[in-house]
Amino acid sequence: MSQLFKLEVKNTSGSTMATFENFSNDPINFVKDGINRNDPTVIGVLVGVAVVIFTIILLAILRGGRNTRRGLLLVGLCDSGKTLLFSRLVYKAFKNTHTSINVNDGSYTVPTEKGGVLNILDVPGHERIRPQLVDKYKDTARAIVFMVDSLTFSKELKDVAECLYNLLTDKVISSNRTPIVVACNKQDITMAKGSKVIKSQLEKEMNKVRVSRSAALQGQDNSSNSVVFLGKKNKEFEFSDLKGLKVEFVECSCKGLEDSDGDLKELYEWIEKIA
Ligand SMILES: Nc1nc2c(ncn2[C@@H]2O[C@H](COP(=O)(O)OP(=O)(O)O)[C@@H](O)[C@H]2O)c(=O)[nH]1
Ligand SMILES: [Mg+2]
Repeated sequence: MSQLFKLEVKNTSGSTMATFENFSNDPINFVKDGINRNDPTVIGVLVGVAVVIFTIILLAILRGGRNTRRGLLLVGLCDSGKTLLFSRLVYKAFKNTHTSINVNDGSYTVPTEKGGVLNILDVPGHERIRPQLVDKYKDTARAIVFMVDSLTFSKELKDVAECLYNLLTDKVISSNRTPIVVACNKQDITMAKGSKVIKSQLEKEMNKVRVSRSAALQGQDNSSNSVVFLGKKNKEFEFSDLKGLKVEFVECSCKGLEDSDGDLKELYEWIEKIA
């Protein structure tokens, strides 16, 4: 019966090189012997095992990198509601006495088992300081909340699109595959634009930004290699075309009518997902 399961591998001269029986009797000596004899089967299996172990270690390191990133960056133009969201998350309050010159830094405990603590970083929206501050914190970001004032959106469309474009084409953000949510804030106000409209208008505007940036780059040597191309070439820009980066849209209000609680449900759900 055991003969049935006997695995024999013969080399070109026909001699038996490895048998399953030998292996099961004394695996260590079997392997040593195989190495001494330069047995291709034994060496092949050893290389295979080494590759599997190496891959597992590499995956563990990559995942570990993501797990050590605990920052949740709040980015967006001035007055979009970043600091109010910061207060809601960190202090569960509406106090908005924080500076808009430095980054406000506080903790938020995600109320799920695997959630843990996120480091909330409210990055001031002023054009002159925002890029350096994003550069400083982007590598610690587990995710980014991109705040949009849905009431003034149409008027600020160009600036909003450029700000988001800069985030999406950033080398560190795209290689870390940092998840981004566009939070369409101030939904408590009747005239506010909904997330579907905001998404489609942003896609059109980002397309224009992409054309003008590409044209500007063509005049410079070597620079095109250092910039991530957004979306698919020869096709109008769409968020769904982004490689690796996941951009989602939610609607929210950091406060409601007469300073009531507002509605952060969709945003909280997204935070629980990325935490
Ligand atoms: N109605 C309404 N007002 C909001 C909302 N979120 C923020 N605001 C107000 O918008 C203004 C700017 O908010 P702030 O948090 O300072 O914006 P930041 O400049 O992005 O930090 C403040 O007067 C807030 O009270 C919201 O969801 N609804
Ligand atoms: Mg602020």
